[in-house]
Amino acid sequence: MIHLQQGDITLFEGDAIVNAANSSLQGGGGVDGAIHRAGGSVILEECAAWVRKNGVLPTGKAMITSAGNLRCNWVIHTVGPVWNNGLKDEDLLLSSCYINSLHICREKKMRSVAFPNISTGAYRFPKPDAAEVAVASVQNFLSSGEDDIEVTFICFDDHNYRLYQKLL
Ligand code: AR6
Repeated sequence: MIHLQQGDITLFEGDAIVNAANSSLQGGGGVDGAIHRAGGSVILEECAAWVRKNGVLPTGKAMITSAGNLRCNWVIHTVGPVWNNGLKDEDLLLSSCYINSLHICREKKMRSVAFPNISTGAYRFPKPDAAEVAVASVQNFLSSGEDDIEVTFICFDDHNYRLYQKLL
């Protein structure tokens, strides 16, 4: 089951939201900044503890923290690829962000998760290509498993929203 919404992912009420983080997990701008502002310091503290133990989070991987003051229970942090003219396996790495986040949902037996449009802001991934990768990755994951996970794509900007409307 895949849903589409336009708006602010920090308002999502469900099991988890996904954060388009960077490898340091120290927060930043865009959706990352919005999530940390709304969720409070506990998220940053858990991220820092995780990095002290495991090192930085590589591009395409995902980890999970609690969600502080947010309306969901968990935040899954993943690191999208920086767009480099398609020369650095960006499609594959972006797909891994969605797949690895969904693996965490499966492990935790979650029923609902919301994704932002990873890499399409500061990391400059072309929005049409990113939307195709996102939708195909989620569809493949859901159709290849027995999970009961509802996925919501939450688009912030009009362009992404129109692209997802077409694809879905
Ligand atoms: N809810 C949903 N989507 C949002 C929100 C929001 N509140 N705010 C922005 N977006 P970006 P990236 C959309 O730049 O490209 C950070 O500084 C936005 O319209 O947040 O993966 C990190 O720390 C865009 O479509 O993430 C990293 O350093 C999408 O979120 C770096 O930016 C992603 O834009 C990651 O860059």
